[in-house]
Amino acid sequence: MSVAASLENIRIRFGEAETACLADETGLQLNLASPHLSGPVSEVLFECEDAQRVSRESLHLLRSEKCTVGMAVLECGSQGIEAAAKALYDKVLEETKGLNLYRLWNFVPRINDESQGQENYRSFNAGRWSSFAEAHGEAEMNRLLPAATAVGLQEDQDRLAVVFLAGNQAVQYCENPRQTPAYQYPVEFGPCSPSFARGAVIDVGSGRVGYLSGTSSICGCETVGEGDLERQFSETIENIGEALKQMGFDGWPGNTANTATYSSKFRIYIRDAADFPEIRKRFSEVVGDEIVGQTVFIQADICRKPLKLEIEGVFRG
Ligand code: 3EB
Repeated sequence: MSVAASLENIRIRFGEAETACLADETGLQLNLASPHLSGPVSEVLFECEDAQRVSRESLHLLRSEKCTVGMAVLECGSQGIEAAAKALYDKVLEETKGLNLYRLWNFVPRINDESQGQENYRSFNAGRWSSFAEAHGEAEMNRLLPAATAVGLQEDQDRLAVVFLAGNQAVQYCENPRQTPAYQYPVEFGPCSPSFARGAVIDVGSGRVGYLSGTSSICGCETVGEGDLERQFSETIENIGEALKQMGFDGWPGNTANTATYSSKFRIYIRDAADFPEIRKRFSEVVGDEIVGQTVFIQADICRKPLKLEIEGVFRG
């Protein structure tokens, strides 16, 4: 008699009253206090067969032979965001030692506000950077950085939320020739550069999964189209087209010259909810109605103040 393998998953749910981790018999869920604008409210990020659920203080994990995925929500309190990020990443890197980090999502409290004389995003970057540097050494860390997104969280209480995916599958990290690698941004964008790759492609045996990092209107290292939504949108689309090429997923999915032989799922973060109708309309012109209907639109602050939107995606082929 065969026993059905249990399948657990890790999910993210937007538009909740409060940011918090939840665990049940089906897996782990991160509730986020980020306003949901359109598309599925809840999204499965990863599925694990025969996983064990492990909780260590703020960290909640699903662990199997093949993967370690998890999440944490940390109240920053008086320790501040840099220390909170360092502590959280130290735990994540400890738990995923010997595995490849595929993808991270970071939700940073009041990301563009200043605390203790520094923008919260810069403080977050400093903590994240120190953790990677300590774990891998400054010389090695850049080639081990995962795909990532970092956007803001707006709550009464400062909470830093992180979700991570790691495992033993081979991974290829990708950069975008249109953009300076974020880990090489000059010091004017912050004393510690943002530690992430533009994309990560995982070999999953049956095919490939591509994780596109949060992508915005940045060329080289400069913000493009300040105050100009149309320009920012088209620059972001250009960046994604090039990143997809680098990741080996050729051609924009769903458009008229559709050459895509892979599936796509997008999430779009919008700073000002009033821009949602325009962004949705333009995005549907790029990917078509079907993909746009499955796209998750979230209202969130983006890591540079002038940026109006950021787009990420997952591709399977
Ligand atoms: C950028 O390209 C835009 O700090 O983890 C995108 C994706 C951005 C991830 C991060 C930041 C991050 O620099 C911002």
